[in-house]
Amino acid sequence: MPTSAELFAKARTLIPGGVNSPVRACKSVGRDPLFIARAAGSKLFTVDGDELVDFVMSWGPMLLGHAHPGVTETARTAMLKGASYGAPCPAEVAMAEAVVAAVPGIEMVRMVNSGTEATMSALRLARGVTGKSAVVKFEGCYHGHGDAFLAAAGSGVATFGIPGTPGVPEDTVRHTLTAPYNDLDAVAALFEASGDIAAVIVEPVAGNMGLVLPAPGFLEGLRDLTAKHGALLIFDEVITGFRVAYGGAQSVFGIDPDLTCLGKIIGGGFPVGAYGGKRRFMQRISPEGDIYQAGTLSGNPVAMAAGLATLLALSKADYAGLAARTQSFAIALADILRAKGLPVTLNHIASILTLFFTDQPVTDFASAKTSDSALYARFYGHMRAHGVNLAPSGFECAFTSFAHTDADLDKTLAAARSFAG
Ligand code: KE4
Repeated sequence: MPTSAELFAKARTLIPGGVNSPVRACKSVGRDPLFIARAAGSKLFTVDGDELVDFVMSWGPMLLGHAHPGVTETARTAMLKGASYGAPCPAEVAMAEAVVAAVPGIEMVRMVNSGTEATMSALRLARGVTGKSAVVKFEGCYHGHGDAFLAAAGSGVATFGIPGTPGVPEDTVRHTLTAPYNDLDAVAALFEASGDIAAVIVEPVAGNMGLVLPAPGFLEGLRDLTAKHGALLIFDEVITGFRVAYGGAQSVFGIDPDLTCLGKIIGGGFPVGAYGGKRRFMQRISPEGDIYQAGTLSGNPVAMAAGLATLLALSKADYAGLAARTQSFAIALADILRAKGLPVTLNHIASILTLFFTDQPVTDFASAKTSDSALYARFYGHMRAHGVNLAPSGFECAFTSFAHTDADLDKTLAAARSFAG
């Protein structure tokens, strides 16, 4: 088996940056990526023979843990019936039924193949329904790599510090209006200045500038402003859907969005995204309606089987128990680092956490950027050397799962204790 270094050297001659998604390159933390031979439960096993407790969990999908036996067996069985039919199958109906039953704001849903497709399609629908062109997004939020969303984006765009990206026409960016997260006045001002806003898209809990929680009243305010001005409220729940609760963040905060975007967890590790919402809007989507969206592998029978098995297992899972374990672990981790004299702000909800190396509260992108990125890079490198896989960017989250054991968490705390800063 070639080593990670050998694989990365070859990959870089064949794939841009040697990776199929930028943040995996570990550039912002000054490391080369580890190549993974296999994963199981809470662990990654590298081609170099190392075992790591994983807190990336494929950037969110693996809430049940890697290679969950039930999901794996279901996918295997589905594979034997053929990988893709190009025609409807029962699993698509069952998946739609499960999503509609779980997510309060979704009356009708369309499956796609990624979170990016979900948000792109939801925005097209909002523009088609309202006849307006502009979209409001929040600095530090990331909604995939669709042109409209790359202004002031989070995740990899923030990680690499690029203001946007070449290749996005100015005319496209012109329709993208941005506001600081948690700043309702800024959103109200945008609505006062523009009568052309089709939608506000928001991560109801932001996970792409590190974890940032909605301030009390923020989401309610967005609901009021969009209703008042005839714009659609789009909840991007690609991270939070089935993560912060089985019904997503909207079920926790009691907000009724017009459209909801999903991804990650609903595919159980397979490429799946979805967008859904009020029936009167979704019925505008082709072929029932006149707003076009399509996908060769959308509703793929294998992915639907894996996604359904995932949702079925999660429908019986102890979310409260995992949240409590995650909170205790996160507080202990923050205390260990603070005891070293390091500035630490901890943001946590459910099975998601981010430690910011700053001494101020982190409530938006500007405050998230006060975190000491060089210190985070050192922390990342130290933890990886001690068998713990954290996100290779301070603008991402750490995810626990139902597969993380107390031994995993204790090992992580022990590794943090030996961090010199
Ligand atoms: P994908 O197209 O990567 O499936 O989903 C895009 C997306 C949309 N909305 C939210 C809230 C998201 O977090 C994402 C993707 N998340 C990043 C990590 N935070 C994906 C990691 C990567 O780009 O490799």
